[in-house]
Amino acid sequence: MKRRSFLKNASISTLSSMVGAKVVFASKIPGSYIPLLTQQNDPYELFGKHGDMVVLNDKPWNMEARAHLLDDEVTPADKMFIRNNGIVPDITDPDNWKLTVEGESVVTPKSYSLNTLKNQFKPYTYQLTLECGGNGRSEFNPPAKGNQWTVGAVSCAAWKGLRLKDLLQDAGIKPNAVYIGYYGTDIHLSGDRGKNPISRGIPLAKAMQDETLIAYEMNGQPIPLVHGYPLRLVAGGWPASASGKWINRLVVRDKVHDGAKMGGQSYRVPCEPVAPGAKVDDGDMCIIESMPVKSLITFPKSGALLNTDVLNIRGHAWAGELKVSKMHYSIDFGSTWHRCDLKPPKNRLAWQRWNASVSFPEKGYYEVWVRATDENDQSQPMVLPGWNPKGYLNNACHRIAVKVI
Ligand SMILES: Nc1nc2c(c(=O)[nH]1)N[C@H]1C(S)=C(S)[C@@H](COP(=O)(O)O)O[C@H]1N2
Ligand SMILES: [Mo]
Repeated sequence: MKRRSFLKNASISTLSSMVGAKVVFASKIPGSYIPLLTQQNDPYELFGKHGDMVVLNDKPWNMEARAHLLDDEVTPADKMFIRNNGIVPDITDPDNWKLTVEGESVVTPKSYSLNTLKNQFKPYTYQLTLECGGNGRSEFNPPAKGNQWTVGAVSCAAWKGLRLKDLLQDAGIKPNAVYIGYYGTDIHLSGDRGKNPISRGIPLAKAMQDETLIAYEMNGQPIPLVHGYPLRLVAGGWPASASGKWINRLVVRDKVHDGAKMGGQSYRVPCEPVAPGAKVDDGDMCIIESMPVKSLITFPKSGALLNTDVLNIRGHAWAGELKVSKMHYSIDFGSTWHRCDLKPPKNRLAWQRWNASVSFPEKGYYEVWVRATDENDQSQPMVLPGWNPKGYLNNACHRIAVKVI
């Protein structure tokens, strides 16, 4: 709702029904004033999120799941983390939404209506893991600024749309094309319409993968507003910042895209390991591409009291572009590890279900740690991996506490 026009758009009777009572001095409301009760500042209601989700920031809105909320095979909308760099846009006229493909490496710039994208290109549906590059940031020391994500900035929903490669083929790209950049309609926190909160992208090779989608549906529904309605780029297995929400423009570039948050310290890590707290020059930072191997215990919830000495545990594991090949758990603080049962992914770039039956030798306090290994034999570290200035890529083993009583 635009501030200027609150009472132009909402009549006094609409206002009364919004606040659920007669607004006694409605005629005295100044033109620029938004009545408090209509500001809808409850993020749970505003975005339809589960009550156990955690708000990390309200300007912009950022919310994360907790591990036990991510137990579903396919992440439902109400348990999906929210990461915004700017202000969620108002989408008032989706029927006239256009996606323009332009840039120096496109043959002829071309605009597509939503209708054309939905009806003139073959649709594909894939379950795709999207993890924020900063997931796990809260554990780094010295600490890194930014949302203090714990473990819940990851999701694996089913996305439906056309393949980016089909769109690029239709638009026609020049042989010198190397990168695709996105622009969305969200608003910079300063309110300056000339600035983009974020404009990142992916190299051409990632853009040409079968699973890289221009999505218009999530879990069989139009994409929820906060997750990118009506159109979103989805590049599974890469930091989710590559998956632009509310996109209305793609640029085909002859060099690495240089939009907002592509350079400097954003979504980049030191190309070579550095000591914790080190100052790293921008020139020594590399763009994060495929995300590292990682896993979560989604059942039971940490802190569970068990009146049984055998417990079935389960969760998900993922490894960016790679498959997870092995999954282990430990109940003795990482001294010995035991195999878990691991399922194949629903499709490439989807997380994988794992489960195990754990026997506890006696009553008492335990921690269950889990460790995934990818097909290149890289395992999760038991403790924090390489420190980096912005606290990206923490893929340390997930741990839960349980008591057998
Ligand atoms: N237009 C736009 N796209 C965006 C963002 C944003 O702020 N604006 N945030 C990015 C980041 S950093 C992440 S982690 C994911 C979060 O997606 P989600 O909110 O749907 O979970 O969206 C990405 N795409
Ligand atoms: Mo992110």
